Amino acid sequence: MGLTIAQKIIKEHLLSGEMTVGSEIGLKIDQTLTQDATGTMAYLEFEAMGVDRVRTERSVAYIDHNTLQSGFENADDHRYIQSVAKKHGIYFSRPGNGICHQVHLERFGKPGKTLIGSDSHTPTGGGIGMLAFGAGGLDVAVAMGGGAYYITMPKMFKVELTGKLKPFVTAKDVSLEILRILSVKGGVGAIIEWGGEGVKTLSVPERATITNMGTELGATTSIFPADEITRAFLKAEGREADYRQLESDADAVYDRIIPIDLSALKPMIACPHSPDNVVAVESLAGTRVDQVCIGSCTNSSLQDMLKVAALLKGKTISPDVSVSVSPGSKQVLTMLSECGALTDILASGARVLECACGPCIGMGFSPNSAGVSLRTFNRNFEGRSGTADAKVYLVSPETAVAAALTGAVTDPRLLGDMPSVALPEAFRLDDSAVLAPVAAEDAAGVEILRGPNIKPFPRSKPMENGITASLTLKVGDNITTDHIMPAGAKILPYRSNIPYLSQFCFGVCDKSFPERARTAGVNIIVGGSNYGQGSSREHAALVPLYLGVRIVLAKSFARIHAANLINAGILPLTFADPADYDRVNQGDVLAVTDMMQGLEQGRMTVTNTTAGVSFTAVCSFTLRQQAILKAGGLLPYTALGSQEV
Ligand code: MIC
Ligand code: SF4
Repeated sequence: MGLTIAQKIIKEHLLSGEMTVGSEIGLKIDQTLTQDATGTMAYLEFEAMGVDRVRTERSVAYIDHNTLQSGFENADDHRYIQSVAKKHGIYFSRPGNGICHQVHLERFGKPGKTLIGSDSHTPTGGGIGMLAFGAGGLDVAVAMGGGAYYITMPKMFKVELTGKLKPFVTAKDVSLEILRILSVKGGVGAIIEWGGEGVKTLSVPERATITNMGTELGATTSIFPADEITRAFLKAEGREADYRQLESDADAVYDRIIPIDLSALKPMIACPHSPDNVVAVESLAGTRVDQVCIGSCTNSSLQDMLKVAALLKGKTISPDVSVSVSPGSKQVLTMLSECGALTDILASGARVLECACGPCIGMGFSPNSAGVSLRTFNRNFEGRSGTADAKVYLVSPETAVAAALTGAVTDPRLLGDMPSVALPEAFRLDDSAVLAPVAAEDAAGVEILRGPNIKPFPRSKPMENGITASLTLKVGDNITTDHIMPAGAKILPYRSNIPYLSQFCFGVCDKSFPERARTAGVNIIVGGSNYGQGSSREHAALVPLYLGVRIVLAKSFARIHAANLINAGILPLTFADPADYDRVNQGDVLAVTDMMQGLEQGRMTVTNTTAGVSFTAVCSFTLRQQAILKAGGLLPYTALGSQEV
């Protein structure tokens, strides 16, 4: 039987397990990346592991999220990360050099290699045929130390592309269309491979937009073949030698095939507050818009920015709309400036922001009260923009420009002719903002610079055999990590200060939760399906741990968050019968007994002592996961020598 592209890369990197769907596999990781919002914690964990130098082929620390320095905190954390990187063999991408996924694609990604990153959009690398996963910081720390990365062997989905995109219809619309078809849960447990004749019509940046947003499907990752288009991109980046052809075998077997005819697509828009709440742009035409934001790791490539500049050229934005443009990298911004496109953007009245995540993570540029914001980003979760009652819509750069010019949601096909935009044969290469680490023999002399904002992170205790605790919070389906541990300019600077962060935990759902959890001591959270979707931030596990949460009982979990809970030593239990969700209420006292035996048997009995009912919860974990939970998390498990790092 033939293999898919992902199966080929997995086979080449398999350290443990069988490649049968649903079983745990351990993968050798070639490259890692971190960003600063998750990186501080990841490097504290890396230091706690006591490994001197990274054992990967390439590890890069990016500063792109926490770039607003309204106090000493972010600047201190950047300095800390820079010093750790220098000492331990990690390349350091300075603030201003760009968004991690964009820069990694340009300068470091290689077809056929494995990459994990402490950011959920790491699958962007699938655009050049990398097998790239988002992961919690601790998993990245272990991989930097040479340890395996464990995932459940996924199913294989194939999106079979035919046709060619019409003018003003873009890769972003392809992403929104697949979200409309599959929903934010539709990719769970699967790798999505993009194939078919239509692939040849898509450039690498377009492919990267699509693999980037595969994260919103809940997919384990997404990947494109590496072909002559990939080779041309790498050549233009001065890295043709990194090219390797990759395609699936003709007789590769897929669990599901989803056909999409590119020529039949229209401009699409995701409505508040979920990326799968997708309709055609034309159906919302005329909706007034207050703000337009162009950029983020989804749509900030040179190709995107050149199109934006060409559409804005000679025009002025609507007086009622505030517009931001954030190019994805220094390379993109420099080239925009050199060809004059930057002048066209500035002349239109748009505000050009630095090359960073910026508004996407609420790091500035929050909309006005109840404002309508059209963004070329990948997430529109409630409150994420920093304005609690804002209504955020997700669109392509073309649709964003149409709204910026008219002041209302407008089908971009009404803008006239689409100017043709070609990718350059050679990008402008300047890696001066990437600092190399010192040689191993000089590492001892490098001092780690720690600011006062760095506080010890919480550690769980070894698992006990029974827990009786109150249910301090019951939430519904599709709870995101932005609900559990919100981000934004005011909170993000405290990513290395869990005690401070804890006061904001679940703030979007219930501001009284932190106090209630603290008072309860040991406590339990109940969630619906797809609990913990979205970001890879392990803070969504570490903060609840700090607040005494020992069990999260849900209908189902998102992949990265479930791993983060286990790594933190919190037990993720699943209702055997989802109807039992209705048999527990906030404030009830739940008792779980015989947990050690239950862990081995894969089932535990939960008794709701308040209501006087019992039901079964599932905990089908591998032996490795059981051992991690028993030890009280991945760090103590690693210290026990169970995992070689
Ligand atoms: C996001 O887009 O939500 C983030 C911010 O990039 C996160 C990482 C984080 O929370 O720091 C992600 O996607 O993993
Ligand atoms: Fe940054 Fe937004 Fe991309 Fe997350 S989704 S990495 S915040 S640009």
